[in-house]
Amino acid sequence: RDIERDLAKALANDQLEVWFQPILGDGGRRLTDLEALIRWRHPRHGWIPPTDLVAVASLSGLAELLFRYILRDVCTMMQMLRAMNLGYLRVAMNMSPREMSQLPVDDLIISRLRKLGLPASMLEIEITEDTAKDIRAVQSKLVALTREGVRIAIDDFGVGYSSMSSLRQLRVSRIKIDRSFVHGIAESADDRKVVQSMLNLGKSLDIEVVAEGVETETDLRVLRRLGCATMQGYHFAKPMPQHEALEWATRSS
Ligand code: G
Ligand code: G
Ligand code: MN
Ligand code: NA
Repeated sequence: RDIERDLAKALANDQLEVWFQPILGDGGRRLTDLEALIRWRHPRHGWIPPTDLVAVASLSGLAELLFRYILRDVCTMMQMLRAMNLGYLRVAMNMSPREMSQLPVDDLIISRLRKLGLPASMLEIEITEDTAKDIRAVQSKLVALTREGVRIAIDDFGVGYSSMSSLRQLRVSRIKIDRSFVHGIAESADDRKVVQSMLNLGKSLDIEVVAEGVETETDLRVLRRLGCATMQGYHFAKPMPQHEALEWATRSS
């Protein structure tokens, strides 16, 4: 279909962009990571939601091409950060369950990092609970990646299903609380309890917990009071094109 052909063209002509959103530690006071987020502005349909983009790519046999494209930009960002003495920052990359199960993501990532001489510990991959649910299908890839030193985060935590044992088995570095829980944190005692229990879970399993979707000063204050150290959201910064994200990182480091 049209959109598939346009995506193939956009990939070939470098028309997709990878943007980056800051993640902050120390109760939102210190930049620690930049999350890579794909952006495609279609000439007629406008901005295409990343999940649609990833779905179109896999339907049209472009999944690996798209993955390589994003990985290339992620690695370029890591190189630039290192060149600017910001090599202690990490870059996070999202991965759909389908990409995880269908593509040789472990080989693609490990060979690229080695070729460029980039430290694996500078990269974090964000998988969803759905991926973690059926770990047998992807376990060998995740083991290969963690053995190399790549970190794993569970994204959108709390909206899907993943077992406690998968969190341990996968040696997850982080869980990212889905923003639907963070959104109501000021008004809803229930949401606060859910967030608190995820923070407790993280503490007992020694897994860092990230609150996503921090949009207001109030969200920030409540999260700090609950003991949440790591945060991300529009309150700090929206996703930005690469050069803006680099400027942001320089200013705040
Ligand atoms: O960036 P935005 O809020 O529009 O992202 C919407 C969804 O698309 C999120 O769930 C995000 O994880 C996903 N997404 C964004 N960029 C990528 C990417 O590069 N690869 C994959 N697989 N998913 C992405
Ligand atoms: O599923 P995932 O967590 O990867 O989704 C990331 C997306 O969430 C980003 O692409 C970004 O557009 C969006 N996002 C990031 N921070 C906020 C926020 O504070 N509020 C809202 N509504 N969306 C956010
Ligand atoms: Mn994410
Ligand atoms: Na998320």
